[in-house]
This record gives sequence, C-alpha cells and structure tokens, in this order.
Amino acid sequence: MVALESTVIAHGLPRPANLEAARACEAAVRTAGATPATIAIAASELVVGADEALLRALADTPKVRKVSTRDIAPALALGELGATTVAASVEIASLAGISVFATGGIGGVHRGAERTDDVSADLLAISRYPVVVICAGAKLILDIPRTLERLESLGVPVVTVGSDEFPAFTVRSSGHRSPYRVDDPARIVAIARLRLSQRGGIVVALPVEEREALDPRDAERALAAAEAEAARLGIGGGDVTPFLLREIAERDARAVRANVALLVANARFAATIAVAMTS
Ligand code: PSU
Ligand code: MN
Repeated sequence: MVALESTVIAHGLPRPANLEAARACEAAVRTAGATPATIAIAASELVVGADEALLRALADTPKVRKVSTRDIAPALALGELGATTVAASVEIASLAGISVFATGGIGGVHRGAERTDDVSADLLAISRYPVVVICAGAKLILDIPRTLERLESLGVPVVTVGSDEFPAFTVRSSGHRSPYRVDDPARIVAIARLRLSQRGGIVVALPVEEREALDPRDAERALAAAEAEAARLGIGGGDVTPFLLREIAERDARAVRANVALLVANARFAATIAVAMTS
C-alpha cells in the first residue's frame, strides 16, 4: 500500500488540477502494482483510503481544515472535514500499518524561522513514525540548509535518488548536498527496512524530471513576489504555505504542471518501493 496526503488536494493546488492530480496519483500507484490510500479526516473518523466522493469534497469544499499533528484531535472531535499534511498523514498511515507514503514536497524550516519559529511539524512526525516519505525535496519557500540540519538533529536519514543535491521541489537542484545519494532502488529498500526497524521514518527525495523542472531563477523570482504579498497581507502560521503556493500558481502555470508531474512521479516510485518492501 502507498499512503497519500490530502493537504495538497485541498490547499496545495488550484482547481481543477487538484482533483486531477489526486486521481492521477492513485492511478500511478495502481499501475505500479500497489494500492493507494489517500488519508484525510471526515465525519469524526480517520480515513485511510478516501473514496471518489471524499476526494471530490476535499478538492471542492471552500473551507477544508488543514490538519497537521496538532489538529488531528480537534478535527476529529469537532467533526470537521480535514485535509492531512505530511505530518498528520504519516501518523495516521503508521496507525494503519502502512509504511510507504508519497507527497510532493515536505514542510520544513521556514526562511526567517529565527524570528517566527515556523518549523513544520512534518519534520518531527517523520522522525517519530516508521514511514518511508517519498518527495521531491523541500520547496524553495523553505530554508533548505536549516531543514536538512533539523532532519539530522531528529535522526532522519535523507537519501536522494539520481542526484548529489537535495532537490527543491519544482527545481531540480537546491545547491545543497544530499546527505546520501542512492540510485539503486534495492539499496533504498535495504536502508528503509533498517531505518523502519529503528521505529522512525526516512526521507527519500526524487528530483522532478528534467523536462518539467523550473528554472531556479524564475522560481526564486516568483517566490520573492509571493513572499512580499504575504508580508503585505500579514499572513502567518499554517496559512503561509498554502498562501505562497497559491500566489506562485497564479503567477506561473508551469509551476502547477511541474507540481502535478512530480506528485505523480513520486506516487509511482513509492509504489515500486512498496512492492519491493513486501517481497
Ligand atoms: N509543499 C508543497 N505543497 C503542499 C505542502 C507542502 O509543495 O501542499 C503541504 C504538505 O501537506 C505539507 C504541508 O505537509 O504543506 C506543510 O505545511 P506546514 O508548513 O504548515 O507544516
Ligand atoms: Mn508552519
């Protein structure tokens, strides 16, 4: 099985790309021989394997709760419709006994965290739950070197496939070295098995494919404009990531295309890892 998150559906992508991406990720997992389970919260239940109606609700409902670790209990008790982040999704996946998870980009240490303390709960959750997290790195909106430092402090192995550098989501290279580069899936599986036996998770980063990747300078420029807008409007806390993603999507249609392409590629790769881990 491959667990998938739902914040990307509700808050990470514009309509209708969000629902199309959710379906395409599930299809990619199935084609590669595994079973997808999109995670969410609905009607006071943890959902592991959202059905078509729930995927649609997550994609179309205007105010879906973004559920990170701290929101799981309130969202359940209050009966809210909740889209789970990487943090909440890996926690719920591990409860369900699923050990492979795919997403687009993980949360991390935000730029300016020395002032705001804005560090995603994703990092702590990945360190705590025995789940392989397959992603395209961390977004340029984050402070990538500090994100890698924090993962080291938390004891999380970071392995990049096919590149010496840790990727930056829609941009292939971040300019920062990945702690490990492992190109052979069998070796990734070997590392993952041992890491999961330590009762903690691992980050496996797969750079976005070359033909979909954005130019780093264009991406930096779009980000700077989005950040200026966020500062002007006083956006803070958990709203920062969705706001910046939305702003960037509005400024650049290629960013959305690249985002969907990497989500599907990660889901497919996660399925091959999941299949290999069970054999
Ligand atoms: N990065 C993306 N798209 C996303 C997210 C991150 O490119 O949709 C979502 C993921 O669900 C991630 C969450 O777990 O944002 C992190 O939010 P925060 O920084 O508030 O923890
Ligand atoms: Mn945050």
